[in-house]
Amino acid sequence: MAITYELIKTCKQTGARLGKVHTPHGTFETPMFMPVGTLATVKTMSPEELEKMGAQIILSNTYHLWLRPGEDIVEEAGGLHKFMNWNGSILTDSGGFQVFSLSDLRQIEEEGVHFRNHISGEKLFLSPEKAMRIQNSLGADIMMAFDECPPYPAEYDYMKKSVERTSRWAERCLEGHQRPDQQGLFGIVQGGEYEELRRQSARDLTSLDFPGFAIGGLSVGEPKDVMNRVLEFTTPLLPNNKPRYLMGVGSPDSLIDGSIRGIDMFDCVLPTRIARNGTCMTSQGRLVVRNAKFARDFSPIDEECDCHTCRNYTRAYIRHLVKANETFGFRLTTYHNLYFLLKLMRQVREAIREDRLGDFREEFFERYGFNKP
Ligand code: PRF
Ligand code: ZN
Repeated sequence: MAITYELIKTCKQTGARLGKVHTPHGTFETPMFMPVGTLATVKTMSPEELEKMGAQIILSNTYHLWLRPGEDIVEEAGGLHKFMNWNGSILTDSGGFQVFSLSDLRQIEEEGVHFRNHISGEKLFLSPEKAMRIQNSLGADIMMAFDECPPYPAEYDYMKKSVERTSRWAERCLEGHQRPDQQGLFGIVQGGEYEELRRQSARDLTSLDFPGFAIGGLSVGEPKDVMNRVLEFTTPLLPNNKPRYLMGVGSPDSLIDGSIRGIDMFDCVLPTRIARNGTCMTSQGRLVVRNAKFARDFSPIDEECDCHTCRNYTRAYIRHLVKANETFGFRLTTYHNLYFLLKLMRQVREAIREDRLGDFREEFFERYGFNKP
């Protein structure tokens, strides 16, 4: 087994899990946030910087690397770790979600999905077998099953057909996976907001031999309380001795609320994407550093942050760089935002260890401004 999960303890106040996931490229602590490096780079950050800020696992994308440079080139380089010079753990998403969110003219069949390349317009086809071949060539520690992520809201009848197809695709993924000793394959539970379908999906997937499970189909436009409710009835359906990954979720409040509901892993483009348009996450909420009121503000982005950006640079300077479209400005905001979320997860783990994640949540929400009307 390429991937194993070690449960250290559960928080007495909330039920959140403190654990470790062991991979062929080392161990990462959970709950953990995974920075997104879609094209084999976490935009603007070097692997040395990622390591320095405390990243232990990053995510990359099958769909994008298949289109460019092509998985054959990554394989020839010796795999994704060697290609990009990142020695920590890597997870690749299967391409399922990206096909549904990025491509034009998609047509879903039992065999797979026909669609057009979002860059060139070229006709392409992706199937469970093909997603596995590509991910085997990329060589990430954790690969994801090829699933369908229906939009929100979706009709019950459509969702049921989709869940059943995703289960059949999951079996085909397991059969197509060529390197189970070197790479772990996670199944993805779908079913939208429907409890019965989440149950069916979880039952189908947990009957198969996956070393971990993801919850997909959330953070697709549904209200936060819908996501929390779905998590409340879905995580208990997953085995205790395997990691649980909530896909595409990365706002600070959702990382805490997901951890409280038994999630171990998260990923999202949010911190890196908003950084590139000059928005920073801070202990007092979001700060739009482009704002005119920071022109002469010589304090750091976040007084309480001890990251490289906050220890060395001011709001006024970063505002100037970002407004002038200077790359260095985006590097500084990206570093800070990722550091902020990785530190938040360290604090979450510490709070679980001390059975006080509920108290931590209250304090954090109060300061971040979530409790304000
Ligand atoms: N499936 C896959 N990747 C994903 C999702 C999903 O449902 C989501 C949903 N938020 C993000 N990324 N394969
Ligand atoms: Zn900082």
